[in-house]
Amino acid sequence: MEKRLLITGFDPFDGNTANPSWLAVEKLPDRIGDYTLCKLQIPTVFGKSSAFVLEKAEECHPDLILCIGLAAGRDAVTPERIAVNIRDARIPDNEGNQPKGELVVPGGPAAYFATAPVEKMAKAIHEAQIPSAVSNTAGTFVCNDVLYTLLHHFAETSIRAGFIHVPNTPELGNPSLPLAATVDALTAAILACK
Ligand code: PCA
Repeated sequence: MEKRLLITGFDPFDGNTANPSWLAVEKLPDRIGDYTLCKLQIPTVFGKSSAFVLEKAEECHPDLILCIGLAAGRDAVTPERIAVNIRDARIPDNEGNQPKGELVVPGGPAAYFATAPVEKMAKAIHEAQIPSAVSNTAGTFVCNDVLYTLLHHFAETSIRAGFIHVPNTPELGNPSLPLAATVDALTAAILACK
């Protein structure tokens, strides 16, 4: 069956010149398995990033939303299992916001489980010979913020949402994974979202 996927990557942040999450998303073909892809680069800014995703979702009516982000320091491609209702930033975002211990959604539940099939995605990536593991924390910066907001927004709908953190590329830092491997990992993860 024909399906639509909205997939996002972030702009560079924390003084970096590029963000592998967007570099990888950009390289994906427009169709993968049953999915037609709708791609979007989002800013590393609290609130604005998720607003951009929600706005794009109105336009492309996705069945599935996958947001991709950089997790510098990780050496595997990691689908995120959970998002928490906390903004607690170690560094400022791209507009200088640095919330400490604030809620993402005041009155919202403490956490949501991702509705994308995290175990299946991690297994598929691993089977494609790329290091992968399910992660139990997306942190408390902008990536977690986007995932929490999407899961809250689409909680009572059939639209599934997930987040995948990717390592750096060798050019940008270590540990790292070549960009082509990250692209293959995302492709395997999408194919696993039946
Ligand atoms: N990674 C950051 C925000 C943007 C990105 O690519 C994070 O893990 O929150």
